[in-house]
Amino acid sequence: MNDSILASLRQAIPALALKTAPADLEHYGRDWTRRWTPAPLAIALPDSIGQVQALVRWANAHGVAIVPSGGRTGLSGGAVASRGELVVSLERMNRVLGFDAVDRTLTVQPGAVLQTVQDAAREQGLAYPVDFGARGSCTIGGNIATNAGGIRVIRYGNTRDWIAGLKLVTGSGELLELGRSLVKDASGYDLRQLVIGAEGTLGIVVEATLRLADPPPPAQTMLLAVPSFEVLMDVFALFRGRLRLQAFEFLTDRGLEHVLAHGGQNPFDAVHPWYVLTEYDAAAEADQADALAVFEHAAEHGWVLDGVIANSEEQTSQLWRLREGITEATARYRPYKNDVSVRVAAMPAFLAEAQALLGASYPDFEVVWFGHIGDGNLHINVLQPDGSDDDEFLRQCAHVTELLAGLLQRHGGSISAEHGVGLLKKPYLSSSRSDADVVLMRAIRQAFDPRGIMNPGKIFD
Ligand code: 2HG
Ligand code: ZN
Repeated sequence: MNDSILASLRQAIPALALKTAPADLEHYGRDWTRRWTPAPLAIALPDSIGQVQALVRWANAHGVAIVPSGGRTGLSGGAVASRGELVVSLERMNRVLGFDAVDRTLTVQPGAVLQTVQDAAREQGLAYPVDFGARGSCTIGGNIATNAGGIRVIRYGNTRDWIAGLKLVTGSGELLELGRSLVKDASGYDLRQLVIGAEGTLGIVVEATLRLADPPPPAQTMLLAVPSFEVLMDVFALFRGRLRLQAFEFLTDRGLEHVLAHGGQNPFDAVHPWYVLTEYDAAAEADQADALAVFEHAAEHGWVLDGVIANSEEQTSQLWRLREGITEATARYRPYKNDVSVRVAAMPAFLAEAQALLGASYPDFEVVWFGHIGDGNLHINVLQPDGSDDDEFLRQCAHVTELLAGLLQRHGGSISAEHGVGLLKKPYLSSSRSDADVVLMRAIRQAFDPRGIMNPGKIFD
């Protein structure tokens, strides 16, 4: 059966590269979740928009489901292919196509790696400011699919703020040119924004034009030790009020311990329960003096116990490693991931209740908290104890996530801040979106993808 389908695909698009070796099916069929067993039909690696269109048309004709695939660094199962789908990897379409100095835009193929894009922008004396730990392997196409956020959202917003235009091959194989880099365009619905965050359910992004920013001003990086989570938001309010922040992240002793066990370096002698990692503009000596004054103010209030300011590029990366290294350092425990958000103003109340809920619900599991506290986004990772049963662990996590979803609903938050819904958070979508929302989302999906072949089973059934 599979053989005859693949023979038909080969016949329809003879030049299309295909991979079917078991190791490839495994590699391309999963993402960083490592929870679903990969079982794709095959991997298609188109090298042009024409090939993408041809293969989407072929998939329509044969009722074959497609999973668009970027760097597969996703954490919600959005790029998992476990049900005989055809994975469409955009890795061959990975070039930077052009720079427009007047519009200050960079046009790239979807398989371009985020870091390559950032470097290309820097070469032009500008910046692509969306940034996060997976920069070395995630791709722009995947970033668009999840409206990726990251560590500079507090200053620069999410991916959707930087997409000037994109080309999309819809689920029925039509090529749409959306946004067209116009700064002003009041000619009806902005379909580009629908595609951003759609997790590949509306079509395949085959080209993107990115807006670029002025390069960020020189910054200073400070790590603070904080005595309790209750004062985290006070520290944030103080720092935000007095400094121009580029990032404001937090982590706990648990995350730190894992990173230290993986080669990170602790700048403090003691272990503290909470940490803030912040970066702020510090072009002039006066800015640095301001930052010191702010730190002293916080210390006088008992809001910080200790602090260190990076004094070299190397120390800056060492401090960032303490925060960005958590995902990798805990990966071997295949954590159950929560990626939630509330309004920043709702954060103190939510944080207190979430702490109490998780403390009571997971007495036996190690829970690692960290995230982008400056923009209201928390990552709550539940580590699976060594030797424990997969199903039992997931059953318990599902139960607690149900409770967490209820809590988020009460606080007006979201069950997915920046990782997407994918397969992992699909059961909890109704905690963040109304029934009427979901009805409209289904109708939009139907309009873009009448046969339902684009990443079916992700976000909703
Ligand atoms: C981060 O902020 C990423 O480091 C990954 O969004 C979060 O591993 C996670 O849960
Ligand atoms: Zn994050």
